[in-house]
Amino acid sequence: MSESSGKKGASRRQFLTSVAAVGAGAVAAGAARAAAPDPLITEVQDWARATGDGVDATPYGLPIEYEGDVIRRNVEWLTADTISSINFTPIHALDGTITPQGCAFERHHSGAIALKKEDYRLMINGLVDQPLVFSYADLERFPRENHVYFCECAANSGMEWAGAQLNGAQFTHGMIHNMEYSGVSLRTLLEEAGLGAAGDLKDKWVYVEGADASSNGRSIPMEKALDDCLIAFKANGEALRKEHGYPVRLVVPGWEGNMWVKWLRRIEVMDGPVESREETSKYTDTLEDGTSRKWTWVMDAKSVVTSPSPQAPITHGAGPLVITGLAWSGRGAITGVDVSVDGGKSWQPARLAAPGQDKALTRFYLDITWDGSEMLLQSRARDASGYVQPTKAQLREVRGLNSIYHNNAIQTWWVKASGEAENVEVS
Ligand SMILES: Nc1nc2c(c(=O)[nH]1)N[C@H]1C(S)=C(S)[C@@H](COP(=O)(O)O)O[C@H]1N2
Ligand SMILES: [Mo]
Repeated sequence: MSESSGKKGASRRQFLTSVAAVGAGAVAAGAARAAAPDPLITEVQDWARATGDGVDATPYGLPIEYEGDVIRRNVEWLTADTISSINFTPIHALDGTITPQGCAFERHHSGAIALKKEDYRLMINGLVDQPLVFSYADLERFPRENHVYFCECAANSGMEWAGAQLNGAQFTHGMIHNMEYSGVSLRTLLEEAGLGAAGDLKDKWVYVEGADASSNGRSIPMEKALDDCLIAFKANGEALRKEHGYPVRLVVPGWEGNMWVKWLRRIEVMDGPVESREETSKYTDTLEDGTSRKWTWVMDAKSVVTSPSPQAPITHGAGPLVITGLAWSGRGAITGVDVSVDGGKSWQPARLAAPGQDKALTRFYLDITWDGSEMLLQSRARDASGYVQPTKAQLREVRGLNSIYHNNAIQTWWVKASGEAENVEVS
């Protein structure tokens, strides 16, 4: 046996011993369970007495009913109605990195529209050699790409600027989803229309808008449009859901969710930005002196512990504890995540489950032996550009208290001895 596998054996034995110790510690329940036979083991159960459902019982499956609380949720007081509104991904209950479409957050300015593939048209006009209109079937004939990217609304964590407010990772950090997109690169379609007429591309922009009543128009610099933007028609292998822009949405990797135009209907090549509502009165960051920063497109590095967290308390008492969470950056891959159990006084490096995910969610784990005492849990992400996620105090020094968008500060959960957790602020 090699030295390293020998060590492994020792730590495995340690783990089992500690589990046994915890079992003995949980006096009454543990003892009762040991004394009486467990009917779940000794008796034939209902599910083994008869046959189960046939293969076609659910032609398109939903999660089993016992997982019925793992759903998107909104915060009623945030918006006047659910038409121009937002809900949140249940990130506290998910693992891995891919967000199932069925529980991926939705943000609509004028509701989710039903648009058939047959009725779908995508126009490219403006400073192009040949204005073009594509049907859905046309789009499917261009070379396709697959990429996993996160989409984060710039307002994610926006309610936390002035202090800890919403009690759960779903609500503080759930305006995010991470999917595998299949589609055609925006560059391919722009080149199909021809960019000769645009002349020098350096100062050119594309204006993108959706087919819904809000149209949600945004200006994108040509450099980004030609870099990694995708005209996507599949997510996680299947058609986009209605609420995510069926049949076609724009994917703008690493940049704020508002630019990911759903039900994409038009792309205009222009010699300047439009300065639309969505990029002037909204999606700018108001600073302490009342002036606003615009063109804050990139989503800076950010992370959050998803479990334990207020909606995912520790229920097993002291002993082995898996601390886990998500980290992401619009500037590239996450290179490291540190976790603190003492409110940022000391940090330990977490394990990245699959490092190197560019502009996509990265899952991190820190496996500890919890002594049962309270913790101030934090996570701090670092990205490939060297940028380190700031504390709330550091962010407020630069941004003041008037902002809504682009809050990427370190989050703190106060985990009590009972295992319950609460949203708090330590800096
Ligand atoms: N056409 C259109 N595109 C849109 C929106 C919209 O209301 N209409 N909302 C935007 C905003 S603000 C965000 S954060 C993302 C949300 O995408 P999702 O609903 O798939 O989560 O879509 C963006 N694209
Ligand atoms: Mo958004």
